[in-house]
Amino acid sequence: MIAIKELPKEEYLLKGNTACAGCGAAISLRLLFKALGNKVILVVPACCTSVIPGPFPYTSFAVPVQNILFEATGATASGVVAALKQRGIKDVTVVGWAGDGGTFDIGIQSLSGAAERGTDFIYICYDNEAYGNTGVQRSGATPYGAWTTTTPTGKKERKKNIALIMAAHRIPYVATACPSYPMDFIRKIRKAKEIKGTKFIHVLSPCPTGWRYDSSKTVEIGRLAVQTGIWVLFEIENGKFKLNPPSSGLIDKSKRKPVQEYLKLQGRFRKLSEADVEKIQKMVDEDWEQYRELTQTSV
Ligand SMILES: Cc1ncc(C[n+]2csc(CCOP(=O)(O)OP(=O)(O)O)c2C)c(N)n1
Ligand SMILES: [Mg+2]
Repeated sequence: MIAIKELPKEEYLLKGNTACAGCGAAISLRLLFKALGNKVILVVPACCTSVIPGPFPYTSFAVPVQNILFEATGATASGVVAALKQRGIKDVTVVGWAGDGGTFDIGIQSLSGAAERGTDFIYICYDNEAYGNTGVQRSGATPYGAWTTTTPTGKKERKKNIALIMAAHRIPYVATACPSYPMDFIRKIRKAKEIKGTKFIHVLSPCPTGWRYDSSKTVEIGRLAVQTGIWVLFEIENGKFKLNPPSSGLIDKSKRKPVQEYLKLQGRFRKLSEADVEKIQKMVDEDWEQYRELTQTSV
């Protein structure tokens, strides 16, 4: 167990950054640096995080960052890993830090290639369930029923399970996290750092701007995502699936809050009918059936 008071005091996402108030990605970045310190090279494709540092020549990141093409995180990170190896540098962790659009959609080919080659890096997908930076368009991570500017009547398709797609690459470590559970988040990043090969962490990153809720509610929304079972905290280590607390206590449906408690706080779900809410509840319950089975088998 890591105690909060043992975490480093240093901040490497500095004041004056241009993240929206209540940005889940900014909280997640702060936690990333609490976990790893500044011996990190971030590889960031086009996304909100490439805007958060502010305009050149200023930056709010006190670590080296490579801002790269939308589709190229896996490929660029592979290059950085190779360059560090060539130079004999062993104490720097390469972190690909990409949005859901840059991961689920356009970046999946270079990520898949890097994973298949076993590139030694941590890939973190911070998932705000839309193309936030360009004005909230749908992505492959937008959930069923959610409003975006390109799904004005609610998205009709379901979200991909990207963590299981990555687990199918047989990489040594896959995990999910959420900044509302900071110590679980930090533990997973630190564990990933110690494992050789490709590590993939999928982070739910609540977004007040795109999800249409008050910016003071980010942590609460993340907690409700977990407590309702819409977001599930788990790890897959060498193919072995394990639920983490508090998700590990939610296999029994009666322990989970109704999904409506999560949905009703967000303007993006405002137009859902009762039938839609029921449909979403059913989808979540079906997903849990799969997670229950996974706890008994291996991926
Ligand atoms: C090839 C290409 N197409 C489109 C764009 C425009 N673009 C920049 S960021 C972005 C959306 C990023 O969405 P996501 O990866 O989810 O990150 P977020 O902005 O939500 O943090 C798009 C479409 C681009 N930079 N390059
Ligand atoms: Mg996004």
